[in-house]
Amino acid sequence: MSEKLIDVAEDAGVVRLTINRPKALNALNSGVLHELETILTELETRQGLRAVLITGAGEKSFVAGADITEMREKTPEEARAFASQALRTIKRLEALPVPVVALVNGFCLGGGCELALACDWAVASDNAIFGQPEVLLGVIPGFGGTQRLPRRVGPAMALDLVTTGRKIDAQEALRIGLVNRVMPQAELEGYAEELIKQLTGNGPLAVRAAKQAVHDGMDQDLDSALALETALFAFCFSGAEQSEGMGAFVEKRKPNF
Ligand code: CO8
Repeated sequence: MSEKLIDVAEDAGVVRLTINRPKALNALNSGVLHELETILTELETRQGLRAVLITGAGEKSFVAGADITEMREKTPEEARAFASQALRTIKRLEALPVPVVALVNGFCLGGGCELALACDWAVASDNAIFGQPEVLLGVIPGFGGTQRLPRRVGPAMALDLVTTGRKIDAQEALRIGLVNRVMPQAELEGYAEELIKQLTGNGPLAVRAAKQAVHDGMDQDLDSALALETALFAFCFSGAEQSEGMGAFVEKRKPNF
């Protein structure tokens, strides 16, 4: 049997994916991407899924990029096929109906940064290093970085990062809005637990609707996006969650979703 490259653990609807190639700083090779695809196929139809957390094995790296050794000999056609397939996979991760949280525990470079950009949340340890260093290798980001990075941090900073290839520390990543929180390495897991508790303590349909409104709305003109928000807002009134949430407020108790 081939070695597993992504460890999957689950607890109460929260799935934790750990990319497990620590000797290569968890670089994404075709084996990792293929396993991710298989896992996503299962998660997309999973009942009761509440959140997904993705991280890298070890204490040094989240993901140090796509596997350079594997990419090195590719022809343009092979590079196109590799990137297209990888893009489809990451899009499926992004499109999961529940919050996806990147736990960035170290190097977050190239394809690793692009993976974090496809997540709804990014929580970084204070030793994390971010960057899109592809130009140093004579290529550009091919895993969505030229598109998701400007959407996350604005075009000026995205152009800075993708054209210089410079690396930034966790504090700068926080300042430019690339990540949501920075925590001391030793507190990262504890914080992730708290965050997951917070996300899964809210109404699950409302959380899904909120994610959908932000994601789908971003690609639409303002009027269409606002109409989408209205439709999803109204949809929230069609189930038991809204009456429980509002009832609990009025009755001065905690809601039971
Ligand atoms: N690919 C393959 N192997 C890697 C990678 C990588 N991206 N990064 C690190 N490794 C390996 C090293 O080769 C080394 O292996 P070995 O022990 O066998 O020599 C091991 O991991 C440890 O790395 P270092 O000894 O270099 O560790 P350092 O602490 O000295 O340095 C760095 C850590 C700074 C992270 C350094 O390893 C580095 O610069 N890595 C490359 C980072 C990089 O350029 N990433 C971008 C890659 S290109 C990319 O991601 C394009 C994405 C688009 C593709 C679309 C399809 C997915």
